[in-house]
Amino acid sequence: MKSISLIQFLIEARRNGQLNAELSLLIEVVARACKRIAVATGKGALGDVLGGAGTDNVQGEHQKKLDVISNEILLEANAWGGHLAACASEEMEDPQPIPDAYPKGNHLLLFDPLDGSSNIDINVSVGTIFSVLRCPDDIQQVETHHFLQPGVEQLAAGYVLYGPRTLLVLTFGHGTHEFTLDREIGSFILTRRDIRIPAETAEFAINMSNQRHWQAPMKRYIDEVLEGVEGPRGKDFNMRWVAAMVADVHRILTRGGVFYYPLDAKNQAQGGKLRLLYEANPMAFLVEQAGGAATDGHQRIMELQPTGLHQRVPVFLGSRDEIELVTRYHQQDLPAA
Ligand code: FDP
Repeated sequence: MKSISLIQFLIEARRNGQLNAELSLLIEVVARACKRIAVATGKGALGDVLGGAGTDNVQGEHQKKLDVISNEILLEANAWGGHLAACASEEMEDPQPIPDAYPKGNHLLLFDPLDGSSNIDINVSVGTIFSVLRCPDDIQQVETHHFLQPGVEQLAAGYVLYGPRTLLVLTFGHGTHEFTLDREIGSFILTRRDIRIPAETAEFAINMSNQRHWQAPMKRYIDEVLEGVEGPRGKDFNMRWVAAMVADVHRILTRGGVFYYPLDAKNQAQGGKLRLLYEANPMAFLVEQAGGAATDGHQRIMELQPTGLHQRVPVFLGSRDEIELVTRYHQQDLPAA
């Protein structure tokens, strides 16, 4: 079988009018930066990159050395490319404008440089998540509010999963596609075109240790699922929880399933656990483009109007039938927050 590299794939998409040159180059720059992150994560103790950085990020979470390194790699790679007006990251309180020394483009890039970072030290999969928005025209200086666009405005989104294989999963609104890094030649090669998520599933992902903190609709849904073949659902379910969203979503894009991070008594004050702009929205875009669904329990994630750069939301995504059911339970129980 003739292999298709990421660059060839993007050139073909440009010829088909699916994306423009600037966006295609931006995706290439992000992919190249992620190859460097893959090298850093792969070195582990040999590269002195494990353990804490001794700092906290804007959300008050302890940063790992690799969180900081990955953030710097992405910022540096994107600064000079000429495709961006500004970047925003989980690791930085405010957006970072492109330095005056470099040409500026008309895109905004948001990223979680290393998602699931509690997995780093135990050598389990982690990932980078990114989302691309258009920068409004005639902006002298990019400010936070320019990033506060609903997910339906995303031009592209994707993640890179650093696991046994390094994978890039990408959408620019024409399906969701997977590329595997060929480490010997250093290129991402197309390995799945037009991924589809089955509408039905019997596999769910949730942190069950939070069960006693959940709201009534979540408790009801999981109680019914756990009753298995004897319960109202009439079938046995299986559970998986990698605790790195990228890996859990990748499983769903491979064999179906659902991922839930609901509102609970612990995260209610913050509005949820996962970040809307650089976790929930890009994942929702990828999942919807593969035929799945993504809601906050009440409405489509990609239609939420963001109110803050680091805003958190409840997340329900994956196989469509299951997401419709769990969303219905929430809609019947309570008005949207
Ligand atoms: P992490 O805090 O380790 O970066 O982004 C948040 C996230 O990981 C997700 O990747 C993951 O799905 C979730 O949090 C894990 O949550 P728990 O600690 O509750 O398992």
